[in-house]
Amino acid sequence: MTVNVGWIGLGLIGKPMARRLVDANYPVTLWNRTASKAADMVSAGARLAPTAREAAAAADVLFTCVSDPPALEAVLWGPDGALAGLRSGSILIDSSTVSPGLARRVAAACAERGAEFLEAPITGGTWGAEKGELVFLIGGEAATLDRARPVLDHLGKKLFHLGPHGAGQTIKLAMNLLYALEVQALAEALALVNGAGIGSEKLLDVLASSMGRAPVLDVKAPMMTAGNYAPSFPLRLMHKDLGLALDLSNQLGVPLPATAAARETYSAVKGASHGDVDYAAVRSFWRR
Ligand code: NA7
Repeated sequence: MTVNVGWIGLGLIGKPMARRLVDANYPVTLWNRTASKAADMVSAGARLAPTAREAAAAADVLFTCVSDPPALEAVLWGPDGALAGLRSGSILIDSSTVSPGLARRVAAACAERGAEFLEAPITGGTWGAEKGELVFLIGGEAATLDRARPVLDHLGKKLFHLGPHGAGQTIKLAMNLLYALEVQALAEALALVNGAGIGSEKLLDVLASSMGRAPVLDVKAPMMTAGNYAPSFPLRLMHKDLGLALDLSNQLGVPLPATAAARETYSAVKGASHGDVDYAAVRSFWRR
């Protein structure tokens, strides 16, 4: 049976994900706020819908992958938003990183329309999106995941079913705060070493043979030493995720002192940055 896919959000991650489904010959109907970003996808065989509502109306499985909670609210509940077009029996899969509370609100709105919902934030970056090697952190019903699995298998190498709605976003926020702190910790360690007149490569050589080594640092350390911050995962999105983690910590009464401090560093770099930079640019806090 043909599965009609709807896709909303052609950002750094969303676009290569949608492209994989077009290339796998799924009928894909797209909508993006900036329609011009869909031109190459249309050339590759996708159909461009005039509104999010119409993209949803064409879909058995509708994906959303947008920047942040206000963007998700706009594409779902805004004028000609997707929820108004969502078909009974269809599945909405949201791969944006948003709050667990918003994920639960979207689940309730889908249920009112007789549709099912999975939150499915991702890790793996643009590279993982292009290769179909993303890791999905899923919250929702197991039966919905079973229905969606054939499509998700084109996009990811691993699907973690983590619990009910909210669980996937909670784990995603916990993971991203860990990445943000690791990358900031490396930036601080490099600042100390450089401040003592020692080259960065000395610390990185030792790190490579130590327990301090981490895959995220293997990726970000070369960016930091070269000062090349072309965004793979933009700092503005990491800053958003640290804010979401702190909001959740306030709701739960769980203190996150290191995260709160790191958010100040990320805020300072975000404020001083020109254009979109990767979160490895947190290093520039010590280089101004
Ligand atoms: P990007 O590159 O920031 O892409 C953002 C997408 O979200 C892009 O399609 C935007 O449309 C869309 N967007 C942003 N704000 C809005 C509003 N207000 N209304 C409608 N559409 C909007 O993000 P990534 O693809 O790297 O990441 C997506 C998610 O995965 C994000 O939550 C990450 O944290 C993880 P535009 O093209 O700008 O018109």
